[in-house]
Amino acid sequence: MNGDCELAQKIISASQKYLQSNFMPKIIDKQYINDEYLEELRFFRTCYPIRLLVIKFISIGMGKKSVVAKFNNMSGKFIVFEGVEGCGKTTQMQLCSQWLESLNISVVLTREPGGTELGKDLRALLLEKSPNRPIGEVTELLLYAADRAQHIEEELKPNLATGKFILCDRYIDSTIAYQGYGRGLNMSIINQLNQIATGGLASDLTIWLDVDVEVGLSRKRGQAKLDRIEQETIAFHRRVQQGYTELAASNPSRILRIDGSGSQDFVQQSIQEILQQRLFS
Ligand code: ATM
Repeated sequence: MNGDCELAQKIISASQKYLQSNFMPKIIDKQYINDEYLEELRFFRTCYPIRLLVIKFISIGMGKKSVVAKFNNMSGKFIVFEGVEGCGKTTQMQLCSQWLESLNISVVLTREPGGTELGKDLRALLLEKSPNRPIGEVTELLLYAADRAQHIEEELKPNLATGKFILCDRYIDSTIAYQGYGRGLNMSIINQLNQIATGGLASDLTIWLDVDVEVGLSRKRGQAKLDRIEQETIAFHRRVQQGYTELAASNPSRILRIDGSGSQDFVQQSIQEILQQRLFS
């Protein structure tokens, strides 16, 4: 680990200690912020938004602007969140965005389908179930590809070019999992379409929030009305899950599995640790 990472780790530990023991006066008083003191602090994992504010505060307060500056100088990153229904992507993306923004990183939250104005119309077509308007399987595949092509040109490429961090709810692996494994469409056609739609743009990192299909669906059923794909059979959703399992196994450096069944804070902490290891070190 290089110096900045060690320092960041120490700062995290220090802020964790603060949250547990309300040590604000000590932390404000710089004389207490020395390596020995920081090394001793090994507590942890609650109230992460406050903790992150404290991280920033201490970083600047110590005159160690390099930690924040390091994040600021990074080029754009494309991070995708994947998983079956009810895996917690939306919540975790929001929390992750707050965390990154607390580090002075500009974040764009977006999704597929529906990340552009055209995409919102496509999303409605794809997800609103109407008995008078059936959607064929190949048509469905093409609509997802159309949404993606527009999303990349209008949203992803321009934001990456200006150094933003993009957190995207679903991308090409959803098509492989849902249309490939779920519907059983031809994988080679799916791969070709993904290539056409993306022009080869791949995520820097894809986080797969892995939850049991039944658990995820029961979370969804407790919420609003189910959409057209959520209403698919349990067997369909199990095939989708199998798709994610196989994708993660065959792309270990791009797709990282996180157990999504833990508490919100624990899952978020795991995401932050992975991002720190993979993108900031
Ligand atoms: P969200 O509900 O996670 O926003 O996703 C929209 C739906 O679109 C989701 N299923 N449901 N409900 C998965 C589905 N989907 C595909 O089937 N193929 C794709 O390529 C994408 C991006 C999403």
